[in-house]
Amino acid sequence: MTTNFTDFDIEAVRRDFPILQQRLSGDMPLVYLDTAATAQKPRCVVAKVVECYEQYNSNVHRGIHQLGDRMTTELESAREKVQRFIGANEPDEIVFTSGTTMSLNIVAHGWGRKFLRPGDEVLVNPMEHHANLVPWQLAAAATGATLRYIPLTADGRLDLSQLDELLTRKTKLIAVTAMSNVLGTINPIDELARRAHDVGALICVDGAQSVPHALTNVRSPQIDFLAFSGHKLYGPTGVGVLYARRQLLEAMDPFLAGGHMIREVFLDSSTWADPPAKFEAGTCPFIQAVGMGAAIDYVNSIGLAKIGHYEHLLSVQAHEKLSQVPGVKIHGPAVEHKGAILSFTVDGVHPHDLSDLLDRRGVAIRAGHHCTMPLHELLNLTATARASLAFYNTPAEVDALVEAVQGARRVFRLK
Ligand code: C6P
Repeated sequence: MTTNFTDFDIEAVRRDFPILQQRLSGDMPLVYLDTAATAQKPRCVVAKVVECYEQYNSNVHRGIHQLGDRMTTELESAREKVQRFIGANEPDEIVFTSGTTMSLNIVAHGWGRKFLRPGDEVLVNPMEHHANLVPWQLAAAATGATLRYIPLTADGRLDLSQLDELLTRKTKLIAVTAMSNVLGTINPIDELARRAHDVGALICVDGAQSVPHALTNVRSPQIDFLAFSGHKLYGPTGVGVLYARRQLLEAMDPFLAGGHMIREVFLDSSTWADPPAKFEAGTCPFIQAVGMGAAIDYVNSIGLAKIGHYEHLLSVQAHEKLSQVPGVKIHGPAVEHKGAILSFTVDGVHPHDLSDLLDRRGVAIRAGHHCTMPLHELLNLTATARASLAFYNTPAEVDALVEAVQGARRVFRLK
C-alpha cells in the first residue's frame, strides 16, 4: 500500500494514456478532471479493440467458423474477468449490457414489473443518478408499488436514523448508489444489504462510480444486483455489466426480446435461453466487452487498492486547496467519507461560466446537474461544477485546477 505520492509511478501510468499527453488550444496541456463522466483509455485497451477488429471480428455464439470461435472465446474470457473482478460465483451471473443505465432498467423492468405488487415499497434516496431513480418510478407506476426515500444529512450522506421506520416487511428492494457521482459520498452498502435482507428485501447497487475506484465483492456484503459501465472503468463505450445472483436472473423476465435470448420460438409464444443469454438480446457489444476485459487486466496490473489510495491522496490535496479559495463551497461530506469527486460552487460565478473559463486553461471539468435533479433541488442549486479525479491525474494537475478557479474569480473581479 502506498503512503505518499512518490510511491506511485505516475509517469509510467501517464505514458499508458496517449490522450493525456496532448496540448489544447493556446498550447495548454490537457488537465482531464472529468473521469466521472467517462474515463480515458489506456493504450492496451485501444490495442485490444484494434486487434479484435483487425484479426478476428466475427459475431459471437453464431458462426461455426474459426473467427467466430475465436471471438466467442475472447468474449467469454472477458466475462470470466468481470466475474473474478467483482467476486461473482460464476460467469453466467455476468450479463453484458450497453451500460449502467441499461443494467438498471433490466432490473427495474425485468424484476420490478414481475415481482412488485400494490402496497410494496422500493426504498430510494435523493442522491441517486436518474438511472437508478426513474426506472423505479416507472416500475412503481406500472405495478402500484410505492417509492419511499431515505433522507440525506446536511453534509450529503444517507441519514439512516429513520431506517427502522422506512425499511419494513413492505420493502421489497433498496436501490442505492455505492458512490454518488456528485457528492462523492460512499454509502454503507454493507449495512444496507444486511438490513434489507433482514426484512426479506433485495438490494440493487449502482456501482457506476465505485467499481472503477474501490474493490467490490458482490458476496461480501451480499449484493443482489450490481450495475456498472465499461467506459468509466477505462474500457470502451457501449458496454456495461449487470450482475445478479443466478436464482434472480432465472426468476426475472427478460427486458429486451429478439435473437439469442430465446430457447424456442413458435408463432404465438417463446421460451427463454438460460442466463446470461436471456438478457443479451440481439448482438451484444462483444468487442467492447473484450476491451473492458483488457481494462480490468490493466487495473489489476496496478492494483485497485493502490489506485484507490493514490486517488484518495489526490482528493485530500484537492479538498484542502480548493476549499481555501474564497467563495468556494465544496458540496458533500468530509473527504474521508467520499471518493475523489468534488462538486463545488463559486460565489458570483455560474458553474457553466466557470467550466468555460477553466477550459481555456486546458482544465476539463463538468458543469450541470449531472443527471441528479432531485439532489440539486435539495441543494437549492440548478447546477454545480464537478472535478473528478483518477489515478492518471497528478498533484500538479490539482494545483492547476485551483489556480484556474482563482483565475476565474479574477475574471469576474471577485475579491
Ligand atoms: N454518470 C456523470 O457524469 P451510463 O451513462 O449508463 O454509463 O451511466 C449512468 C450512471 C449511473 N449511475 C451513476 C452513479 C452515474 O454516475 C452514471 C453516469 C455520468 O456523472 C454521466 S451523467
